[in-house]
Amino acid sequence: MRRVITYGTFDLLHYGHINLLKRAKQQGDYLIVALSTDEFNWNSKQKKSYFTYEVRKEMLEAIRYVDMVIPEENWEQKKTDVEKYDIDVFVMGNDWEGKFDFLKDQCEVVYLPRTPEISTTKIKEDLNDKPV
Ligand code: C2G
Repeated sequence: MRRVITYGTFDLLHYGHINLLKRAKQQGDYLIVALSTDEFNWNSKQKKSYFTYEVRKEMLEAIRYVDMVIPEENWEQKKTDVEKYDIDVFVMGNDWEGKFDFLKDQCEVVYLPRTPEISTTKIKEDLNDKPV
């Protein structure tokens, strides 16, 4: 069984995220999503997610491509995660191109093209601009 892992905040879940998860799953047979905790988002990514970790986890677990959701609590856990979960393929969107090549001695590293035109930031901006 080829085991795949990917990481992210997945807040205000949108079709760009789903498209990434779908293609990540196509890289193997079992997809683990390491979901950024609220603390990690705030302390290390300067992001305040709209939905809590628990809600974001529940939404991801409802997606057919996702087999397991684990917490992402820090930047450093990837090497141990790949080991601990016996990962064959590490997948990220290509906005992270090259950033995780240090994992190549442990597993395949795949950067997938981002889905253009959609982002949580864009959703928030568009909603703010919309006339009520
Ligand atoms: N993504 C995408 N297309 C978009 C938006 C996002 O393919 N239009 C991908 C990103 O490239 C990423 C995943 O969806 O692979 C999750 O995106 P975010 O939740 O924004 O993740 P990020 O904040 O980049 O956190 O340790 C890694 C970090 O946790 C990644």
